[in-house]
Amino acid sequence: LQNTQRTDFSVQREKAVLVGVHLPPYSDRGDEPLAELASLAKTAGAKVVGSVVQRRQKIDPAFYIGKGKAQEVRNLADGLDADVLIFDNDLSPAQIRELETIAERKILDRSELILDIFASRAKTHEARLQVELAQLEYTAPRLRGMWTHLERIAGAGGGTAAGSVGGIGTRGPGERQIEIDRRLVNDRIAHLKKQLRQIDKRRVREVKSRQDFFSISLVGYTNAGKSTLMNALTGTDVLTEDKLFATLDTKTSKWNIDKRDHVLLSDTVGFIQDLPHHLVASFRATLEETIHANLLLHVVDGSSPEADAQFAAVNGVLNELGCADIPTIVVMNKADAAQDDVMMRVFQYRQTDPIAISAKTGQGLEDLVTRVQGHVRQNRTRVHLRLHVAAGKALAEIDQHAEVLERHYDDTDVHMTISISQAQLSRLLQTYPSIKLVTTPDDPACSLSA
Ligand SMILES: Nc1nc2c(ncn2[C@@H]2O[C@H](COP(=O)(O)OP(=O)(O)OP(=O)(O)O)[C@@H](O)[C@H]2O)c(=O)[nH]1
Ligand SMILES: [Mg+2]
Repeated sequence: LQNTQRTDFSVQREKAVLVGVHLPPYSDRGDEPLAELASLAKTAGAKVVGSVVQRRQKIDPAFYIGKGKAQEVRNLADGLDADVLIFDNDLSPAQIRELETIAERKILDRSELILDIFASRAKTHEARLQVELAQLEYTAPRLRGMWTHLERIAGAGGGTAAGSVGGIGTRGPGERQIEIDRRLVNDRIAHLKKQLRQIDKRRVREVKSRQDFFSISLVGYTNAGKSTLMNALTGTDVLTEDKLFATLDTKTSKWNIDKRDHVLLSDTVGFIQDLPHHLVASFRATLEETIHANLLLHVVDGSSPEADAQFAAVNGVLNELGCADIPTIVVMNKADAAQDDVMMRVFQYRQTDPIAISAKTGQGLEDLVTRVQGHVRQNRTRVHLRLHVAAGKALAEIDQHAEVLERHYDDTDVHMTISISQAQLSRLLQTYPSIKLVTTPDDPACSLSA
């Protein structure tokens, strides 16, 4: 099932004409209003041969663009020998049907294009399941349109293209086929959801077992440089590419934040303007780390004139995921490529307290680390401990992993107040039963020395 669908919606090597509609207020979307769509189309493997932008007061309910414009686009596509029209917006199933009838070629909307990219890039079993689920959920209501499309192709093969285009009725084998497809699709959706639920259970256990560590997630617009920053900070080797959606799976690494302790840093899938809702829903589980992070590093491509809009789009998705309240450091990346500091000033003006870095050259990384350390320290707990003066090994470990704020001795014991991460504290208490916890983090006595 999946295969036939993906062949049908895939835009591999096809020639594409891009179509966009501008509605009021006509904000300036740069010199190339369809630049991002073009980039998406290229990522999906299509060759962009032309583009059309129409200004309208409101969208046309039947054709999205006006009927006359649709005919014009068709003529352009004929002239350019294009295979597919890609719309910069989401189309309703009915609009797709109408447009297909006029254009007599494949119509894709923005969500389908993004889903197609995710489908071709998903590598792990889980990412594949998630993408397929999102595709089916988005596609199922559009099945009818797809069927007419398939039948037309079949008709064209038989040499009666014109006849078959107009000849599709509301009843007959076509309609029955749709019913069968729908049932198959619904079965498949149920099956995928079940499989994903099982994977999810496993993950919840994994995430829980890591909860003791301070966890940080890299979030941001696609291509902002999250993976490059992950590599620069942790010395891992995550794939980075000048392509949209290079990363689809969350990858978590240890990051030695200072000599005492490490945190967990996660690299995640990039977001984009109008990310299909079904996709966000499907990737919710993969983004579990992000949802439960103690701190977010929101990576912005500071060299992009669209940085501000991209920042807003990412915040929109974070809101949808319920992450709006997680402490966040705004990281303006690609400082080496920024023409001037206009973007920095925009972000300063918005009081996001941005920090300029270049993941590529390393510029600003020290400042970033210092800023992160500040958050990590805030998150450490202060406790009062007591242990025997002769417990050399335990004492050495405390010195290594905790900040000792106060220390005094009596005849047999060392007493100390330390600041330490919850993870290290749990570990030390488990490894060395000789360490006695005099006050717990919840004990008001702890905050006396704060
Ligand atoms: N000039 C410059 N380029 C950078 C910098 N950081 C990343 N890049 C480039 O930007 C492109 C995207 O980088 P990635 O790290 O793959 O971006 P990402 O945010 O992980 O992207 P996705 O995983 O696709 O969402 C690559 O070509 C990087 O080499 C930087 O500081 N300066
Ligand atoms: Mg990446």
